[in-house]
Amino acid sequence: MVRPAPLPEIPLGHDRPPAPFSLPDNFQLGTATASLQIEGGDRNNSWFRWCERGRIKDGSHCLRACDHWNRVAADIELQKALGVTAYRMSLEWSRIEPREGTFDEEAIALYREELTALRKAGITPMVTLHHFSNPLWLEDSGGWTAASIVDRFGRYTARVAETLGDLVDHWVTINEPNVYLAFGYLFGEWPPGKRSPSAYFTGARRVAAAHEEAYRLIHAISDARGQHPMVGIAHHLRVYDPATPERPDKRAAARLQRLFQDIFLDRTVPFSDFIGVNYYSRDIVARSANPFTAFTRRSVKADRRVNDLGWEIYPEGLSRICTQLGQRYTLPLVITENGIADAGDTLRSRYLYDHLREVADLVSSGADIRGYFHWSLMDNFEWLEGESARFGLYAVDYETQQRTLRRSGEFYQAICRDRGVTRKSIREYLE
Ligand code: IFM
Repeated sequence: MVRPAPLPEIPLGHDRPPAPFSLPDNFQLGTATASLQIEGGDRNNSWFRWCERGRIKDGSHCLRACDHWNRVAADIELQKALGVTAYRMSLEWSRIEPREGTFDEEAIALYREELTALRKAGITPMVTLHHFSNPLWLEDSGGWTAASIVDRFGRYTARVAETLGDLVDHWVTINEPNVYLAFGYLFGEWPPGKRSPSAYFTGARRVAAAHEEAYRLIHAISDARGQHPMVGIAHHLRVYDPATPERPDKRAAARLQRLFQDIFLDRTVPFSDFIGVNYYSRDIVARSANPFTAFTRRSVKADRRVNDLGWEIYPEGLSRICTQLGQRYTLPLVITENGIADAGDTLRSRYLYDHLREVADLVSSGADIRGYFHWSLMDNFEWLEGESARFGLYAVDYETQQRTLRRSGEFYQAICRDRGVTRKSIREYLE
């Protein structure tokens, strides 16, 4: 039997000694969250029902989350303390349109207050319209595979753009459509629990059409006001590397990249003003990988550092992804998410440094990358992992809802203050 040749050694980000770097003055530094993961208190969405059915691994419930719905002002103070210039948040569709065609003015007014307060604090909001959760009426009448989603998403988008759009210059229509459709419609692990390749592909077509409709509507409504917002999608992008340099492994890796990312990029980039990059990790793909399960079963080389969820820490992947995007498309990029599940906070500072340095290097060599949003502002409800995965710059005690800045949060604070990393912060946080 011929032994496959080993992959060429790629140095770990951690092997590169930290050096100072700086970011341009207009580069946005922010954090990101999602409504379902932080707000709590809403019973009218698909994840509420999923939690009620006991589908969350640690038994926690999105009804609690971070109780952000009642703590908006205090959570903006947390961001002010960090010194960020931007914040990516999402709106809960089930609150805004609790029944089909009926809009809740009170919920819209509360989001207006939040956006106004952010702007007043000098924090530019980036608003996501759909981040994995649906109103129950939508979930029960076809969700994202029905043709009606295009008009329904359009109607919701139009109402939001009309009532909140004057406060928003950066929109994400849909967060990680590949993850949403793969887990919800292909593997059945998330609501609505379908296991159907054809639903996945139909959903991918609907997502592209719904995004295009939302893109058109946001621009039409904003243009009429003389406003020119940037509209895009936050794509979940991974590096897929073949397990060996042999052709069958390379083909398997290329197939996953096509199935889980390229089809979404190719169909939506023509109707986008920027590409949002949510980057966390890479997967190693062998020829034996079943393309329909490989996405959820992450495969990592034995000697690699991983986060609490077993995802490889691979900072170079962020540059590889951005460079590839730069070669294929001509749009500006925004790092709409990047972060680590690290309950002990032993890896986050270095993770943050290594990834941001990749971005800074690209920017200084001329790449058009407009900002970096760290996932996440605070620990939050991490879907099937519930409260157990800790992604926050602030630790959350869910019993008391107390937020405590982690050491890595202090490091991000220094980065925001210095607009980069200085020798002093390297000594203080990385040595
Ligand atoms: O928490 C999620 C987020 O909702 C979407 N992107 C990945 C994050 C970490 O898994």
